[in-house]
Amino acid sequence: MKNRAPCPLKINTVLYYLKLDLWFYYGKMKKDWGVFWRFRAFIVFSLSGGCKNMAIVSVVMGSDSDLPVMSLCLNALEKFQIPFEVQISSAHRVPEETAEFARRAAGRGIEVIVAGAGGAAHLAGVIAALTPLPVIAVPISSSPLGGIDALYAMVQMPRGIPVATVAVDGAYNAGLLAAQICAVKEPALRIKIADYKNELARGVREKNEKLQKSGYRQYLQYLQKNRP
Ligand code: RP5
Repeated sequence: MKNRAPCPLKINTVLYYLKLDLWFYYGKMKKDWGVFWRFRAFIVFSLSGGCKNMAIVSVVMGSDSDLPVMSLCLNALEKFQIPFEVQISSAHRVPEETAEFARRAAGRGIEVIVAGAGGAAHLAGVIAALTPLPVIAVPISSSPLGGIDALYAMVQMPRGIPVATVAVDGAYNAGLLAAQICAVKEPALRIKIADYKNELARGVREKNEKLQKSGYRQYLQYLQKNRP
């Protein structure tokens, strides 16, 4: 993983401006060379890593009360060194800002959006309606219904507007899924994710070996002693 988002400054745009400034400065004005060289420096900066560490995953949540759960998503993204941004927005309380965020996300270089909300959770669905980017939904167990309301709201999307809904409070998996989506075009990140899954498998085999050796009673005692 280069740990770097694709620059939103598209090559066609750059070429267009280069043509324009050549025409403008060489052909017509021949005036302000300071502006000319500053413009050139901006282009070089943009093309040579000016966009380094720009977020490629945007994590949004309906309220700050969702942060303890959603921080698990951020942990997963950090584990794989995925540049991310994190925001609070609400489909109900700030609908205009939420719509604006969704419309602009792709143009800012975001590749995946993770949206967590509880209760009548419309955040992920509204964002998905307004962006071509993949949206992962995290139902949060913040309401008296324990997250089943958010789960249904997020998973039962109408045809044409999909969101990928993880388990109730499954924010870590949402982060992993976002990483896996980013890995489609990043072979180095794919290797890291494969290593992580091998590590999980190794852990299960070790536990099973221990269980076979010690028997279930001793293993149970070990678990009770080492319970976090
Ligand atoms: C939802 O309502 C949020 O996503 C949160 O899970 C829940 C409660 O929000 P607060 O009242 O804590 O702001 O919109």
